[in-house]
Parts: sequence; C-alpha cells; structure tokens
Amino acid sequence: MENLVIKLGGSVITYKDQPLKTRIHDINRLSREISEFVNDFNIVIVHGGGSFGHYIAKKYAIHMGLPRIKLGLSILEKEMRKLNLIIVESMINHGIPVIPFSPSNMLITKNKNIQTFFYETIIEAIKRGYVPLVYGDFVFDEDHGCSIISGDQLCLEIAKIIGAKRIIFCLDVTGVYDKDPKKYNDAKFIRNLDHRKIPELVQNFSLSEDVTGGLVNKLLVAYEAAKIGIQCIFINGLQHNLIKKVVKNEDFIGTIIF
Ligand code: IP8
Repeated sequence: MENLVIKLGGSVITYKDQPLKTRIHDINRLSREISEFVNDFNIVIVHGGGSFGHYIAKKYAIHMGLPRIKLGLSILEKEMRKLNLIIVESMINHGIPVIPFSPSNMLITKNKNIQTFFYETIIEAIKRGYVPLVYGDFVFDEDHGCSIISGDQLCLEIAKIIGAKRIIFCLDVTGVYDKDPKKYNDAKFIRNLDHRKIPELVQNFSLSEDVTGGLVNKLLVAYEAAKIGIQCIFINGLQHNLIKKVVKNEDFIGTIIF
C-alpha cells in the first residue's frame, strides 16, 4: 500500500482573518472525502495553525524564542489542541481512525532544525491501520528556548520516515504561479514545476503574515523533498473532490513539483 502524507493548510481549516474560527464545513467535507480512500493507503495527515496557531504565536512572539509571558506557550498549545480536537472529532464522525500526535511532545529543535524526533509511535499507529494526525506546533529549541515548527516541515520529515513518495498540500489557491497572483493580474499558473527553478522563483514572493513563512516556506520544503525524490502536489483544498482525484491519479488542476 502506498504511503501518503496529506497537509491540510491553515487557510483550508480556519478563517485566516478571523482569530480562532474554524471552517467547519470544509473540515467535515475533507473528512468525508478522505474517508472515501483512507483504506487504500497508509496516510499521515498534518494540519497547519491557521487563525489558531499563527494568531497566538504572533500575540506572544513565540516564533522569536521563549515568550516573555510564560503562559503564552501553554495558551498556544491549548488552542492548537482545540483546533486539533475539532478535526479529530470530524474525522472520527466520518469513520477515519485518527490518532492525534503533538509535535511539542515528540520533537526538539536546534536553531529551528530538528534535532530529536521520537516518531516510533507514529510508525506503530500506521502499522496497525491507524491514521496519525499531526499538527504545526511549538517545540523546545536548544538555542532559542522554543520555536514554531510548521506543518510543512513536519510533512517532509514524516514523508522521509515512512517512505512516502507524495505529499499533497491542500491550500486555498489553485497552486503555484510565477508571481503573486493576488498582486499581479498577469501571473502565470505553473502546472509542472522543476524543483531546480524554486530558488529563483521564491525571489518573486514576499514572506507572508504567517510566522512560518507561508508559500515561500512551502516551496522550500518542496525543493528539499524533490531533491530526495518526494513529489509535492499543491492543490486547492477548498475545491470539492480534488484531493480524491490526486490520490487516485486522475486528472486534476494543481501544481506538481518534481
Ligand atoms: O500553519 C504552524 O504550522 P503551519 C503552527 O503549517 C503554528 O505553518 C503553531 C503556528
């Protein structure tokens, strides 16, 4: 059975401009769509922080190191677990046997690079037919006290560990353009993206509001992934049934990074 990593971006599961508000209809729809193929693959699902994680991380400057207000870290974890629980409930209601995993309990970074990752339980869960559900989180960092690990970075790490050859990123846009389509009307959509073009391409994009860097970070993760033969596929997760088409290798609109 193929091993697969699916990232549910923060903009697909929350309203990015409304703190702490979930897109519950989209969460339920995605749960239903995933439930239709969950038994055909070994899947790990990773979700982003959206207006839960990024909002709290910014409020307490957690991405800059240990916050001045100690409780900031506790509050971030509480809100991420709330978001995670909403997704867990939705997936269970659709018959997906999810097991949630908190990266802050499993990972230590050094200058934002993963130093230790206790991932064995994720492997055990997959072996037993469960679907690990991981999320972007705070982590303790040897140099900075703490930092934020993006769901994107986790996708790559987990793909390496489980030997996945594809990571599907569900975003709120069609895929990758040659420049920011929100700023430039003549931005051209890229269907197939050779990873060697990414270092140049990212110069055309500014870092987003997200504490983890948004699209630029995603593209850099895809660059690292492609270098070791892992294909990243960027699709619009708000579009109905698209994810199913991708996993089943049917025709779809999105960007394939190879
Ligand atoms: O949304 C960041 O994960 P991402 C998670 O995947 C937090 O970048 C806690 C902001």
